[in-house]
Amino acid sequence: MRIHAFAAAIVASSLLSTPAMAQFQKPEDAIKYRKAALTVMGNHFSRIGAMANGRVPFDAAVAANSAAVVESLSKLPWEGFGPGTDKGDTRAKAEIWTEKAKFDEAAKTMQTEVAKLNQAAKTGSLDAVKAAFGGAAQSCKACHDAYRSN
Ligand code: ASC
Repeated sequence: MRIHAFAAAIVASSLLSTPAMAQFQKPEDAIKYRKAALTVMGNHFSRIGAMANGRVPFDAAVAANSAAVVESLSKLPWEGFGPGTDKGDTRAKAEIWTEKAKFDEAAKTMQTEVAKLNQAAKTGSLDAVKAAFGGAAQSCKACHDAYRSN
């Protein structure tokens, strides 16, 4: 009985409180992970942008697929910004770690905006996609302007 309770406590605590860095063997791996997620997200976001801006014909299924990819990926980069990942092959600015609460808030705003974009894309309406695209693009840009060096 005591063993069971102990085992359950270990499982529960590992599920609830595994530090993000434990997912990466070394800081470079975390940097690669976050960049990969942001790169794929940016690619799919751009596909939607090309349609929203009339550079390519609107295809509702393509837009919906990309918006779903973007929403899923928007949840991923953040655990790659753990302690010790400020140095290396990265354009991340020190402010990410010195203004962590503001950075987290900006990340949350982006996730909210791309979730709206995904809902819009699901309707199949170009007008809905156009209406949601601007706010999402602004949320990408705000974070890049503040937290990414050129
Ligand atoms: C993109 C992309 C971004 C955003 C940003 C919006 O297509 O890759 O990071 O749009 O440029 O301003």
